[in-house]
Amino acid sequence: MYTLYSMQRSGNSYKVRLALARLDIPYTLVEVDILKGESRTPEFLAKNPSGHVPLLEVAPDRYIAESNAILWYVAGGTSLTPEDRIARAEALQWMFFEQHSLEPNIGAAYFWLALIKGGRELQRHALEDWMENGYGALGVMEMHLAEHRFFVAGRYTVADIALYAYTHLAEQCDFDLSRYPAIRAWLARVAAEPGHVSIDWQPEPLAAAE
Ligand SMILES: N[C@@H](CCC(=O)N[C@@H](CS)C(=O)NCC(=O)O)C(=O)O
Repeated sequence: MYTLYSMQRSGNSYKVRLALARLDIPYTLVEVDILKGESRTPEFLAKNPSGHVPLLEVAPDRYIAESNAILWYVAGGTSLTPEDRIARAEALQWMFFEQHSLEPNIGAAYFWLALIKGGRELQRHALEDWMENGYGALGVMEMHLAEHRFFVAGRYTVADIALYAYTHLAEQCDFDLSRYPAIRAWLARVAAEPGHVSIDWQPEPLAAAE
C-alpha cells in the first residue's frame, strides 16, 4: 500500500493524485503544508532530502521523489506509459520540457499569486520573466496540440498528466488562454478522461487496519 506525501494545492502533487485515481490504486494520503515548513522538518528531510512534495513511499522506508518519476513508477505497465521506444522517449521529452519550461514559470507564478498573500508585490520583477517564459512554453504546446489530440502516442499518457497539472491552473495566475484554442480543447479532453479528478479531490480515508 502506497503512502503519498502531498499538498492539496500543489500542482506537482496533483499529478500523482490524478494518476492514482485514474488507475484506481488505493493509497494513504498525508497532507504536508509546505507553507508551514512541514517539508523541511528533520523527519521529512530524512525521507526526501530535497524537502519537496510529492513523495511516494512504495515499500517500508523506500521513497520515490520527483512527480514525473513517480508517474512513471505508478503507471508502469499500464496504457498511461507507452511501450515502444520512440513513444517512451517522446513522453520523457515532454516531461522534461514540463519541468524545465512550464513548471518553473507557471508553477512559480501560481505559487506566488494564488497561494501566497502579498506574493504579487514580493515577486514583481520575477513575475515578468515567469509570464514571458510561461507564454513561450504555452506557444510550444499550442503548436504541437494543433496537430495532435494528446502529447504522445495518440492517447492519454503520463506526459498529458504532467503537463495538465500546471496548464489547467494557468488562468489562476494571470495567464490568458484565450489565444490558445488547441490547449483549451486538450484541457477539456483530459478533463473528460475516465477517472479524472479535480485538484481539490481527495481519496476516501482508508479504513484503519484491525
Ligand atoms: N521537481 C519536483 C518539484 C517539487 C516541488 O517543487 N514541490 C513543491 C510543492 S509544488 C515543494 O514541495 N516545495 C516545498 C519547499 O520547497 O520547501 C517535482 O516535480 O516533484
